[in-house]
Amino acid sequence: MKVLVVGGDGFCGWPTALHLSARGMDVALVDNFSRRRIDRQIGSASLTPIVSMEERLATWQALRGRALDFTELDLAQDYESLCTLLTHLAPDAIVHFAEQRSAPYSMRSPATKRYTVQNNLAATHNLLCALVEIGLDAHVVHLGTMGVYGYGGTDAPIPEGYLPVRVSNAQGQWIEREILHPTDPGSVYHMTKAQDQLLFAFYNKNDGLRITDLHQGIVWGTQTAETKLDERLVNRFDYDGDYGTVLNRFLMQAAVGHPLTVHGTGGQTRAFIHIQDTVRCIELALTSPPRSGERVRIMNQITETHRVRDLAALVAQQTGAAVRFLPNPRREAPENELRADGRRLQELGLTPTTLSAGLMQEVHEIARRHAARCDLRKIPSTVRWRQDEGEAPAVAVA
Ligand code: NAD
Ligand code: USQ
Repeated sequence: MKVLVVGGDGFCGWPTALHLSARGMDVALVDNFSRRRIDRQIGSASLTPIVSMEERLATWQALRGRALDFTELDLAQDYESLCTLLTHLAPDAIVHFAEQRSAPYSMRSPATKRYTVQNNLAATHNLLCALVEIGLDAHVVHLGTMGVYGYGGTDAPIPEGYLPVRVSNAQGQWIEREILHPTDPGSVYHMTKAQDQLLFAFYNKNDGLRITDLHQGIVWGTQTAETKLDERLVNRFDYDGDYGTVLNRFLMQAAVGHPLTVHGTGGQTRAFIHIQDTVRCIELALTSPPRSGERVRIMNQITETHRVRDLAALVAQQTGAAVRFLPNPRREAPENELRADGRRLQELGLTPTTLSAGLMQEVHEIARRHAARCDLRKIPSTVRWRQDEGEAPAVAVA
């Protein structure tokens, strides 16, 4: 199978490209390096030292004898080049990771809100529009987010994308229907993912595009079987207040002797998945594509749910780190339940990797090895969700 991975330089995209190549697929990558540029803009960097794309590709070729084709291209801006590339490559499938994915970054300023909307919606729309224009029947696998459903706090289970409802017609008869689950995004970033769903529904209905939308939970961990093979293949590890996600941040904070930064009461419940399972899920989605004419296939890419304060307690217990409860910079429910269905990927063959002391220790060890690269000033999450609430108070550094 020939697969194009767009956003292939990122945290999920790079290990996915390697995993698919290791499975014998013919893999090409696209990226515009915006994530590396944003690092420079916000004065941060991956905790693990990531090498240039040229060196990444050369290392993989030397180790495994498999070439990965790479094109630098902005999906949101370079529409003509995208059409040319797709015509030339004619991939069987496209894995779409190429969006601005940080909720705090998307809420930083009017400029970052506008950038996130313009980038994410134009990237997704350009891809769909290009497939129709050149007449390519490639299966699109998109990385969506559990955040499209919102964290409303009810304990009604979240289905995989579609909600069965009953509506009454003019004669007062009840009719069974299935609709896209209502969206309730909690940031401008999550809002773009909710909008993506409509783009997919439209292009699927109108043009028959075959699309899988994977509503993924928070990814944790950093290494996969392939990125471990050589230091130059290492995956990125975000720890800063904008891009670092909660469990990786806690493990890294423990490694550098910083108190764990729990927002509010830590009663937020979220879904999680390890990066090794992310790459496996993409493979499973690719190898069982929707049939021609099938509606958009939506699967929840999650393996477990946890409350933030429970994760902090677990990391503290394993590492001896202190836990600090901070005013929550975000506007989100302080406490919520989360029950979500994630059976479809397991039915396709996923064996979930759940939180284990060993795996958490591995992330903690990586963070300890690279602790000297950590800029403690970048740890606090300072972006406030509302402008009238001003800057969040700085977190005292231990
Ligand atoms: P990332 O920022 O590390 O990777 C995204 C990559 O896409 C970057 O390399 C960036 O340079 C590239 N990119 C962005 N806009 C582009 C454009 N217009 N043209 C070309 N390339 C572009 O993010 P990630 O953590 O790898 O996330 C990948 C996808 O998975 C995102 O869409 C995100 O919403 C989704 N997701 C991530 C997580 C998580 O916890 N990391 C969880 C759920 C869903
Ligand atoms: N949190 C803390 N302390 C921290 C960091 C975060 O308590 O130091 C809390 C946040 O307030 C939030 C929760 O932990 O309640 C999750 O925050 P996060 O930064 O780990 O994750 P989030 O902003 O939701 O975004 C991440 C990815 C995004 C993806 C999403 C999946 O960056 O791309 O879509 O996870 S989900 O959360 O399921 O929507």
